[in-house]
Parts: sequence; C-alpha cells; structure tokens
Amino acid sequence: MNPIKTVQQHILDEQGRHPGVSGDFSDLMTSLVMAAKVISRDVNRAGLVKTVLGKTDSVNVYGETVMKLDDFAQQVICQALDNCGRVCVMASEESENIIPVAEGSSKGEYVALFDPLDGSSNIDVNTSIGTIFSIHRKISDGDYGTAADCLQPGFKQVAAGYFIYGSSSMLVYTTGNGVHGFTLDPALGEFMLSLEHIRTPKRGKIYSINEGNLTKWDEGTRKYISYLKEKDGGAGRPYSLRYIGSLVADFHRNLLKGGIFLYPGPKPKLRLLYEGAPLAMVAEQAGGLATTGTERVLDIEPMSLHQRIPLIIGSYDDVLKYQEFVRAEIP
Ligand code: AFP
Repeated sequence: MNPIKTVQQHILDEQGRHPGVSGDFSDLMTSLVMAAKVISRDVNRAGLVKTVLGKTDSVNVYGETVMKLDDFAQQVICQALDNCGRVCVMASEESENIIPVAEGSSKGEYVALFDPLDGSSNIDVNTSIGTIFSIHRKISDGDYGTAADCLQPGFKQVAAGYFIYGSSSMLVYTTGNGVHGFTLDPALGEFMLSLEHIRTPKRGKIYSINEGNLTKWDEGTRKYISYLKEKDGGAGRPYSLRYIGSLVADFHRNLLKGGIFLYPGPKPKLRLLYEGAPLAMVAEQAGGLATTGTERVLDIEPMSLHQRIPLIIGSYDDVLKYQEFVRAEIP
C-alpha cells in the first residue's frame, strides 16, 4: 500500500532529498496543482454547465477553433502562476507569443510552459483530456523572462508532467528522480500519492497511431506498423491498436501498460515545447524512450515556440525497434 501522502507533502520530501528542488519550486507546483483542481472541477461539470462546452469565435495559432474550456484552462493556469510569484515568463500552446507575468507579480526564477487542455477536440464527447506542463530555470539576465528562457532543450527541464482528467483526475510528474502518480480524492480535495516510482514495461503490446494518415507516413513508419501486425507469437506480435486521439490519455495508458505512441513525420503535428519534451522526460524517467526517429527528443534545441516534431514515445524496446526501421530507410 502507498503511504498516505498528498502531492504537497511529496514535493516537500523531494525538496529535502533533491538538491535541484527548492522551496520556490514547491510554491510553483502548489499553484499548478490548485489550477488543475479548478480545471478538473469544470471538466467534470462540462456536461451539466453548457456554458463551458462548445467553441469560441477565436482561432489559435494553428488555425484551430479554440474551445471554451481551453480558454478557461489557460486563464486559470496563467492566474495561478502569476499569483505564486515564482515564474518569470510563461508560454502556452494556445498563445502565439510568450506570456509575460502580470505587472506587479514578483519575478521568479522559473519558466512555465504548458498545453492547458490537450485533446480539447474530445471535450464534447466525454473522453479523457489533460494539461501538460514543463518547468525550466530562468537563464536570461534581467528581471523578466524572455523567449530564450522558453527555448531550452528538454534535457534542461527541472520538472515535467501532466494532469489527466478522466474517470478520475490524476497528476503524473517527475523532477528527475523517478515518476510519481497522484489521484485526486474528490472528498478530500487533494491529489493523493497512488503510484510511486512508476516504471513503464520494457516492451509493450500496444501501438497508438492515427492509421488514417497511413499514406502520409514515411517509409520506415509504414514498414514498422506492418511488422507490428504480423503474427509472431514468440515475439508477442501482432500488437493491439489503441488510439484515443488525446495525447495525454494515449500516453498515460501506454506508460502504465507498455506500448508505443507514434505521431510521425514528414508532416508532424505535435509541439516540442508543450507535448514532446515534457512527455519525453516522463517517459525516460519511467524507463522508456522518446525519439523523432533519428534524434532523442530531449536533445532537440528548440528553434521557435510552436515548433512541431515527429513524436515516437513509449516502451524502451519498442522505440528502439522503431528506430531500426527508420534508420534502414536512410540512404
Ligand atoms: P486537439 O487538442 O486539437 O484535440 O489535438 C489533440 C492532439 O494534439 C493530441 O492530443 C493527439 O494525440 C493528436 O492531436 C491527435 O491528432 P489526430 O487527430 O491528427 O490523430
């Protein structure tokens, strides 16, 4: 049985053990957790409170219609992090430019990047969605953070993780000292430790990819997916296909059960800063891998706030095997 521990207690314990984790970081996480509780409450009420369902009139930087809950989640997170005073700058999948901290907020030493509501096209159909976050240290001089603070490679992340709003709401996060899961107890209103030191199976039996894009995939991906479908009992094939279309939900299932998630090139969709890098840190800390096919995701030097990358992430042996297929196609 897991010890009875709230996420705040866990963060404080980590702070004692881990020299990279400070009291300021605990404050930041406490604010993020508070924001997630508010978002979780409204996601759970979405079917009842029609005002939070549906679309707004605005379009985000990718030309997608912004859902009302996306707007709401973005505002809640920005306010919570502004108020905590530990963040110098923010960036979000839903905002074209960096988000400066509000005037009057004190200027913290951390940088917060987030996808406020990943999988938002699933909001109206009661499917699990989530918030993904990535925390860096400020590297620029001066009081306020800059774009350079946001454009740091994933291996420099101080912490990363996600909240999933599903049959229950969970937080899964890492500060580089393993991956830990917390389940929101609705009666206590607290995220309670439920999965300590999550390890993802070295190899899975699940693959997750949008097969409708088959004609757009590179040759290596096409051959790899055909390989997974071949019957070979000894090697555990064929694999099962599971694809929700909500990255947090697909990633979370594969993290716990083992498997591989793929959103390959040559026209990638997922964003490095808000999806790829944070989930790559979680995957690696749980014993898995994340690659573009040719490059470790955590090593990529970001060029822009909304850079997209091919993302292949999951169980160690499965991702290695995928890379073999991709490399075989490189002349
Ligand atoms: P939305 O946030 O617009 O629903 O997009 C979700 C997402 O970014 C990610 O969560 C999914 O894994 C991926 O897109 C699904 O994309 P496809 O619909 O192209 O398969």
